[in-house]
Amino acid sequence: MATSHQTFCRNCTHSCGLVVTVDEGRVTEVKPDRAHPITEGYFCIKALANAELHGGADGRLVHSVKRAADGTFAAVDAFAAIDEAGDRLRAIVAEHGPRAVGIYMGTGGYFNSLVQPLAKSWLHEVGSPNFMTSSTVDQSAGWVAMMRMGFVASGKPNPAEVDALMIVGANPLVSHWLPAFNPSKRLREWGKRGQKTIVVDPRRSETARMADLHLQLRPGEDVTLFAGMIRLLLERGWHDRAFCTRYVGGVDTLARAVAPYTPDYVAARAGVAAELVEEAVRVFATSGKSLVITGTGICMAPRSNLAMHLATALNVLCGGLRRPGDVVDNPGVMMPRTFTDAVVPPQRPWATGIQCHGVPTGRIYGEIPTGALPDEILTPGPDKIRALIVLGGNPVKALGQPEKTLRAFRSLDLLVSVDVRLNDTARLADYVVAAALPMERHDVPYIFDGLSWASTPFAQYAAPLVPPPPGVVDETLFFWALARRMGLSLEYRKIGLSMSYADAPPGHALDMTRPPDPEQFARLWLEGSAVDFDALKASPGGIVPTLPEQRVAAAPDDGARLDLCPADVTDELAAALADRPDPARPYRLTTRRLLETMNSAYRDAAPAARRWPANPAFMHPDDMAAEALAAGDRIEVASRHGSLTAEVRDDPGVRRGMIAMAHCWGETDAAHDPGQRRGAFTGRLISLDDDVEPINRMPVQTGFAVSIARAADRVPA
Ligand SMILES: Nc1nc2c(c(=O)[nH]1)N[C@H]1C(S)=C(S)[C@@H](COP(=O)(O)OP(=O)(O)OC[C@H]3O[C@@H](n4cnc5c(=O)[nH]c(N)nc54)[C@H](O)[C@@H]3O)O[C@H]1N2
Ligand SMILES: Nc1nc2c(c(=O)[nH]1)N[C@H]1C(S)=C(S)[C@@H](COP(=O)(O)OP(=O)(O)OC[C@H]3O[C@@H](n4cnc5c(=O)[nH]c(N)nc54)[C@H](O)[C@@H]3O)O[C@H]1N2
Ligand code: SF4
Ligand SMILES: [Mo]
Repeated sequence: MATSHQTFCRNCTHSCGLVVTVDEGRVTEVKPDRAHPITEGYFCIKALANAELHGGADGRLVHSVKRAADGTFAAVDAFAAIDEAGDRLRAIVAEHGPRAVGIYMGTGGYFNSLVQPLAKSWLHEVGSPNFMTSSTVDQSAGWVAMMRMGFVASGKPNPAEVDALMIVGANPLVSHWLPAFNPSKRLREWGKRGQKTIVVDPRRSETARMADLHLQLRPGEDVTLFAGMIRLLLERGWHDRAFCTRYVGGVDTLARAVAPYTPDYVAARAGVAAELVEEAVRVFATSGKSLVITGTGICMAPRSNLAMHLATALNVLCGGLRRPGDVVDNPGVMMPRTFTDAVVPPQRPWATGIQCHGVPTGRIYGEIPTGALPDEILTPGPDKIRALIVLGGNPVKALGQPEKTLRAFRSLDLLVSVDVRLNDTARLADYVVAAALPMERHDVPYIFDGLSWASTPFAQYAAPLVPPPPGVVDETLFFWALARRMGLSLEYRKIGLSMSYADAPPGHALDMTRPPDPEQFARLWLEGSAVDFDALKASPGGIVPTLPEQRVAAAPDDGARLDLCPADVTDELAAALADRPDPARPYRLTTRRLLETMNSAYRDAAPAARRWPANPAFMHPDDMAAEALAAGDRIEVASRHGSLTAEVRDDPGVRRGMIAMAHCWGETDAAHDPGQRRGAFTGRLISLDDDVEPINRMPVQTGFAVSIARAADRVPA
């Protein structure tokens, strides 16, 4: 008999409420949950793609596999694979020490809230500092900005309550990355109540089309634009002086450093008219409460750490932070917090803590930057990484420079992938352990707990709705079984996003003699929460608890101030002035997301397969005319480092002089699809040696120079 169940989607931060129909142990239908207090019946097509995956389509892995010497895979019992991997890991640690081992956790790991604490406990017990995640190839420029500048512990206001919202290099209407659940509806509502939105994006994105002002800058010129905006803001005196006096230092130094970024210079270089820049700064600074939010567009461009520093500085100069007395709508339910306006001064953990051995940097938020991973593997030395566990990720696709990345991964003594698909990285692994899918496991939507944009306090518990196929393991059991085999004892600590194990409060030692019931991890996660696990379990649609009103408390002024312009930022601003366009490569490649895919996932599910047989190269129609190209023509796109072939698609929304393409498509190893008919891998165009940021090793994935030429053949319409 078919039954229906309330649960939530595990594809992205939105965690949309779903109603899932189950018949004879199978997911037969997925609908949005209209009764869900947060997402109110909103969902997107990837929820349906996920149902397909549960049905066994889209390459779902239903048993674990082991690679033979000839490179072929054979099915293997999951726990036998874990035991073999455990033995090899123990031998590697015995011979080379704990730093020979690492974990890379990708988005598939992030969206299983219960596994992260176990993964971190396992690595801690091994004794290795090598925890890496997709965050450092995502928006870790924000981390660098926070640490070079310091931060105010009050946090950012909720976008819902501000009068001027600037969205930089993010397209929430497609990506659902900030600033609200059901973004188009919310942006419309906020607009009706008078909020002004400014979008900074070289593309007239879905979000830009809803904005009051769209600064359609030349890709990769966020530094120029934000330096220019800060110069203008300070010159006009539109900044929040009272706020700056209390919280901010370095304003004059920053003013001097941005002095060369005159309106004319900015207009010429960033390609935005001086009047429009001025209007944006005026609206942003003088409408009332303001807030800058950022996405991947600014964090993947050249000089991304500097760009994020300046965008953050603009926000701070306009007082875009919570003040003492402000009500915090959602202080967190599962991980409740308190808020003060204390200034946490700059700190540079990458300079003082454990250092990478292959590149000159260290850890940030307790993580080794993923951009350093190929060097950590390839560079000889006692601290070289020799064994890697990849948890729900596809780093060879996420990083780029396939020649180097593939060489590094192939040289590992041991690679274990824990995934639901045989992705590009898994295909290089010695063991691929088939993981349970969301509807087969326990979960809580911790990822947005207490985020400023999730204004309603909320918690939900997802119970397993269908049994996993016999060959599949729950990821929590993967780490438990691996630890047991290696003779390690795990401890379950409640670890928030980007929190290092060492900083987490002590937790519970696990019984290593009997396999745990994974439900216990959900129960442990709810310890210390504002809601009780059993109550949550009894309310599968989730609970909106009534929390005591919390306001930001005023901390005593201890003299600490944010540093808006440390010496390296001054140097970077000066260096940026010397950047010159590359006459041989007149276009700039930019990254963008497609609704139907999630990074490298869902390309083979029906929604994407129907609409995107490959990832097109989007170009402005006038550029196409100038190049004598028609839609469907194939072009070769070449950077300083590599080239790819893609089909041209006209898009009047992209700026002239740019090519917009989605990432994580195509084959990592070009030999597998020489014609690139199934998509082009943009990572082929980048370098992990030359075009990486210092500190977080962020590779430049957008806004870099390319040339285009007609490719030899044309695809029939
Ligand atoms: N050029 C370019 N490069 C980029 C980006 C870009 O915009 N442009 N974006 C960057 C960003 S923001 C990111 S986050 C990275 C993405 O980097 P990754 O996270 O490394 O890559 P994904 O493709 O998201 O890999 C997710 C994997 O998780 C698996 N998965 C899904 N559900 C589950 C599950 O329940 N359990 C397990 N174990 N696995 C599961 C999927 O099958 C998939 O293989 O790429 C980065 N690279
Ligand atoms: N459908 C779908 N949803 C996703 C994902 C997915 O792959 N598909 N990935 C998930 C992940 S891992 C993440 S991190 C989030 C990311 O969420 P977002 O950051 O919102 O990602 P995008 O939708 O790619 O939006 C980035 C925007 O930056 C613009 N841009 C490109 N280059 C530049 C530049 O140089 N400067 C500026 N200012 N803008 C630029 C692009 O045109 C694009 O509109 O999305 C998540 N959600
Ligand atoms: S993938 Fe779509 S349905 Fe799932 S949480 Fe994200 S926005 Fe919601
Ligand atoms: Mo991401």
